[in-house]
Amino acid sequence: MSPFLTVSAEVAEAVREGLPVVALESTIFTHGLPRPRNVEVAEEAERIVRDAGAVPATIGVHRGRPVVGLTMEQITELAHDDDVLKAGIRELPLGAVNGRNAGTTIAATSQLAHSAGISVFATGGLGGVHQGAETTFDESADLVALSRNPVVMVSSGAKAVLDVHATLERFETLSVPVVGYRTTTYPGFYVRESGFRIAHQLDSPEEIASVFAAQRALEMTSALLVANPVPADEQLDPALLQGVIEKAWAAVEDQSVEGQQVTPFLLDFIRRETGGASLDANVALYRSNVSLAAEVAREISRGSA
Ligand code: PSU
Ligand code: MN
Repeated sequence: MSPFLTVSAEVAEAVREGLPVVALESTIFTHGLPRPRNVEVAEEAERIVRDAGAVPATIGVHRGRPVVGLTMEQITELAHDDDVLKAGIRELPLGAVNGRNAGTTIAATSQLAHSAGISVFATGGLGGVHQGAETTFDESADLVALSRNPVVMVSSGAKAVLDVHATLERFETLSVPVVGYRTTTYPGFYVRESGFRIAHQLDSPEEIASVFAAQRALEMTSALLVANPVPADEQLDPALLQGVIEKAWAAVEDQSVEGQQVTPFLLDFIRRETGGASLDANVALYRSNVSLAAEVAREISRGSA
């Protein structure tokens, strides 16, 4: 075992045996969701994966060391740590000297998942191009990471606060395939529709597994982005959302929020403005993504058996 990366015995064995494994990120519970809901959601995500007959691999940095397959105890420690860091890929090596806990972003999680041999990853919403990026240059490191780590990435689209059109253009530039799950409208994270169309629709875990197998055979390095809209009865009121997002960006400007703080600030602002409704939608879409990811992992495992 490397002193710089721990893979839990359960995950290592499942990967070796070709069993279905689903990677889960930790920034969603260290920075994306408030306490105590954060631990509950992290625990529930693991349970959904297990109930579907797959092995969960929650990924994060525990006391300086990247871990693939955090224990529930480690997850709880990260979720309650007031000084927890947010680790993208470039922060991962710093744990070797700072010994701190950190939630790993989609970028860092996809990289660690791929290193550990995991090919399916579920999250809520992707990072992407921020509003005003033409002057701030603020684009999530998720974009480039998703062009380099071949995993099936199930999400409900890019986070609603982003410039979704620019984000989709970047995915094209980076040759990252984007498919809708039973839809040709790119989802809008908290809501079913972002208003942007995507060219390709897949309708089953089998089809997703086939496209991913083709991608691997063609030696493509990118992820396969599966865009799964939030369940209809659990979406946030679309009429409400636009105004709230505008207010949220105005607050970023007013309070000079910068860098890694921007995304958590926006999500928390929207949660408060919607009286918690955005949080319910976020949890609902995450559950649905975890569940689809587990089905895809089983399909990939069946195909490789
Ligand atoms: N999706 C959620 N909640 C989150 C995030 C995604 O539902 O908190 C996190 C992911 O970890 C993603 C990160 O990688 O936000 C993007 O942050 P930034 O825009 O600073 O790259
Ligand atoms: Mn950023």
